Amino acid sequence: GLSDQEWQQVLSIWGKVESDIAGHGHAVLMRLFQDHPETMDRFEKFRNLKTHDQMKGSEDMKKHGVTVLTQLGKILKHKGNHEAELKPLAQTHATKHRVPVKYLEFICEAIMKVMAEKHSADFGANTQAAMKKALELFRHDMASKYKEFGFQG
Ligand code: HNN
Repeated sequence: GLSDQEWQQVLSIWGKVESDIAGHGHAVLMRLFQDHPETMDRFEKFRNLKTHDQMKGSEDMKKHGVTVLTQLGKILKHKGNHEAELKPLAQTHATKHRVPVKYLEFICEAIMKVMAEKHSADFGANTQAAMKKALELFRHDMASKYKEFGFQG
């Protein structure tokens, strides 16, 4: 788990993400789809987006970015006691969307990259390490919930 201080670092930098959650969410999804185009196949509504400019102009993508980061923020604020938040999310992502654990890893990488780009001054080595731990905990607990739902991920 993370120490109190690590959670403090995570939630403090997350406050900066929340100051423009739509901008961050859109950037994270752009990054994810550019680095790992196969992840787009999970979304009926994004399959028509082919070019960088189309993605950049997509209100749908912006909206979904808000959904993803808002959900992740709720989870982080539970500081690891996130069972109740995680369970329904793991259920839909395992049984309905069938999002492999690998894709969770990809989006966590994209989140780290976007935060480093947008907040280089406030995202020093310690904060980065704390954020990485928090995202690893999220992924780890998602993966074990996946197994409970019979999805090997
Ligand atoms: O659970 C749900 O189905 C509600 C919609 C939702 C939420 C709250 C989705 C979602 C959908 C349904 C979109 C719709 O109906 O508008 C789909 C197709 N996700 C996907 C697919 C892939 C995907 Mn995710 N999500 N999500 C959330 C919330 C949070 C959330 N999703 C995630 C990843 C990595 C992928 C694969 C590319 C993802 C993450 C990491 C998070 C944040 C906890």
